[in-house]
Amino acid sequence: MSGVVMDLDVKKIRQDFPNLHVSVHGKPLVYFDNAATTFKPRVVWEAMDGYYQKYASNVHRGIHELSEKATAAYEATRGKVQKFLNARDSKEIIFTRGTTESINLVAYSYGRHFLKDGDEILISEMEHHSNIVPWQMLCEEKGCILKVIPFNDQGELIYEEFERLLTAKTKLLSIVYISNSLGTINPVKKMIKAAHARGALVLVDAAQAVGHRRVDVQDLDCDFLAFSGHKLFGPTGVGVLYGKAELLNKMPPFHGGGDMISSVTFEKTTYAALPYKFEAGTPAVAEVIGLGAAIDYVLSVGFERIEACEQSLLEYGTRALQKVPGLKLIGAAREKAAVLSFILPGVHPHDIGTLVNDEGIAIRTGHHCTQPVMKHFGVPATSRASLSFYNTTAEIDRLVEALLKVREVFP
Ligand code: 7TS
Repeated sequence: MSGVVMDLDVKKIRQDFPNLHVSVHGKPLVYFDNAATTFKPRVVWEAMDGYYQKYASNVHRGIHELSEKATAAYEATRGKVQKFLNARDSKEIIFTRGTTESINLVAYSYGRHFLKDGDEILISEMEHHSNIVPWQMLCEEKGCILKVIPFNDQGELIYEEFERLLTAKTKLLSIVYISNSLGTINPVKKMIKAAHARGALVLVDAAQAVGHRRVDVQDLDCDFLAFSGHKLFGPTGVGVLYGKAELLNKMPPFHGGGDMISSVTFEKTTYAALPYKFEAGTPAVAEVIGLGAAIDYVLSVGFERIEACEQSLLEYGTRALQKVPGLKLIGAAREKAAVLSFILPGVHPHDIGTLVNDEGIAIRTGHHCTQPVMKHFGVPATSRASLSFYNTTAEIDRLVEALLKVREVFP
């Protein structure tokens, strides 16, 4: 255990995450799959447990005591998310099932209503499939054109290409803040400014950002921003779409049903005001409450310390992995989060994943839902160690040892 890193007592922090203390194949687990999902601190499921045991109830219905309590806890999380993102108003926070649903909401509601034949949607070559496929579906239906900003071999967006592709025809830029397969941190603030100057709206996919750095929607001035609770130390099944109120107000609902209406007759239905217009049906009440606890937890650790810790793990890991003969890191952006994607020439990533799993180490192997990134580098898959502030340099050493063993099996 590396102990205190930049004022962060990792040993103490690790006590908050019981899942870090399980054994795999008789060895202490090393969890390096944080980009897929993070572990949850105890306070998260205690909050969910509290709801299920003491005030399980539906929200926004009835005036009985438990429903009022559940509604208050549910809405308290909305307020926490508003502060967390520094949104102007809590009605700009829509609860969804996750990043994927948030992006689809914008594609369906904004895209189908406001975009037309010939309009251009700009994304990048490093998007997760959830920020590619919804736009392709929209383009097919509406005749819009999808344009793609390429990246260089270091995994950095080619800014001049972005400027060239951004034209008066661009109506929407949908861009990932931090790449899940390369770790690249994109200069989204600068890109948003440039897009706005051309009259385009901007959606930021912050799935990999919110758990690692402070995200301020007013400072970024993004029009929409999406993230998932489960990558922010919260539960699965809940996520957020932030949208500027003036945009959300003019967008039609995504799903129809209970809770999103003002009045219903067979002749005409009128819709509820924000944010409820976009929250049809019974929401994931327990998960939303758990997300609130996760946000409190992350803020108590503090992003300054989280960033400092993760950057030192990234530097250590980048150097340590070079000890493995032949290992090639994929993604060497100057602005990079603690994601170490790599290949070992001659060894299939799935073999790497299996062998390091035997050593109790969880890494992800595959295309990471970014097939265009794999295509760029001419590989079918990579192995990926994605780190969080509760990881340690000692765990990185264990990965290096395991990879040296892999090299012995596949010389
Ligand atoms: N965008 C990015 C940048 C992501 O990394 C992911 C999930 C998503 C969107 C989709 O999030 P979801 O919660 O709606 O599924 N990324 C990963 C990953 O890297 N490994 O598993 C899931």
